[in-house]
Amino acid sequence: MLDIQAIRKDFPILHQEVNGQPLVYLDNAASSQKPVQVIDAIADYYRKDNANVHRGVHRLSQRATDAYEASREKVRNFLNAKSDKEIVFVRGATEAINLIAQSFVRPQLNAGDEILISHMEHHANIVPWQMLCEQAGATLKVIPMTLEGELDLSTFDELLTDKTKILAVGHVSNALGTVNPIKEMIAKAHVKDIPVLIDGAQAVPHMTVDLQDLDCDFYVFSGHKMFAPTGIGALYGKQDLLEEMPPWQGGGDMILSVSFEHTQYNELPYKFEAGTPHIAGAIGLGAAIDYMQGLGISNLAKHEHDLLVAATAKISAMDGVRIIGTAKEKASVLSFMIEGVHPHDVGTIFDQQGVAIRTGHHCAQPVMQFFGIPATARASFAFYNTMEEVDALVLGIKKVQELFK
Ligand code: C6P
Repeated sequence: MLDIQAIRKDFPILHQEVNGQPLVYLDNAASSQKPVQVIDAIADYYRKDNANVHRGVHRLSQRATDAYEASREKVRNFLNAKSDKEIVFVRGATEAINLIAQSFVRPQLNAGDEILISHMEHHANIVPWQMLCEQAGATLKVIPMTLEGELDLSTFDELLTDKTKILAVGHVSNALGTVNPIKEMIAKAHVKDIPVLIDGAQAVPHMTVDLQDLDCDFYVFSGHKMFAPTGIGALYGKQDLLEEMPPWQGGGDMILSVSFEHTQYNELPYKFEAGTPHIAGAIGLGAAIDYMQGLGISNLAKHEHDLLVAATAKISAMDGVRIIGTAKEKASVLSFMIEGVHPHDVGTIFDQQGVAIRTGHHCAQPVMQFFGIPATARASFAFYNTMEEVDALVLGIKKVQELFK
């Protein structure tokens, strides 16, 4: 059992009032809050060790390099990847997907080829593929979804064709909370030798991810949604695939030797880390992993599941509220509509009560188009949320309904 009140003490930002009310932070899918352990790790680095990595023989540079590389090992362990060489630090999920689009898929994409995504992807897992298809004359294919917000896999086998160059699909939908059956999807794609990228941005904060078990070819995530700083994330890629790929960006640190005639690229993973990286961010990410593992990821998942189940039961029982996304397997996210009220008004009234939720299309406009709605209000839970905060969510909805009666 987690001691949530003790855990909350680690998150200084949670202890404030907003509009005269105690802050209830339910916008964790957009960005999560950071524990003192992460904040201190970053501050300590800047106070004691700040220097560039992989460059200096001096002590500070060695310490910075050791801390940066120790974080890479933490990410490897966190995802159960085979080797540190398979972990590339990037700015976040968006950058990682663009890297794979340009460096892995683009060189092998021809006119008439296909890229397969799903209807519930975040724009970060749509637009880079669309751009690529335009560049190469390829076609973007889309796995449909059901009214519950689950992937409709009845035509999945036919959508995987000998022209499919990659399957790119979200582990957990940010707009609906659906946990997709990615292990089965990966296995099916692999039967046809189709590589698979999984967008894990909304999964890693909420569940154990075992990449050797999943066997996907690429997995991407952002640190800021898992209690680490913004501007840092990771790309996992199977070593043999990364070895074959050309670098995405050129510059310092990604080379072994440079002359005007020829450049020899660095080994993995540095080949993909051109320029000075976000060293403090990587160290913060390592601290966030330590923090989550210290509490036990299955414990965090269980508590969040309890919050989601309780919130879903209470909100389902209310008149005039519709939950968008009722998949059997969900994590963290509860999207809803209040009859007769635009979600933006819902968000504003919630804010007046100190409750932070996100309203809008959540960078998943095709999901909104599917449901014929402009936007939703979205509450998203982290392990530091409480049952009292679920009640604040319910009260917020009642308040909106009263005001708009
Ligand atoms: N979703 C949300 O409020 P970046 O911006 O690179 O850190 O993450 C992009 C991204 C990719 N995939 C999924 C499934 C996501 O949810 C996100 C970010 C935030 O839902 C901000 S739009």
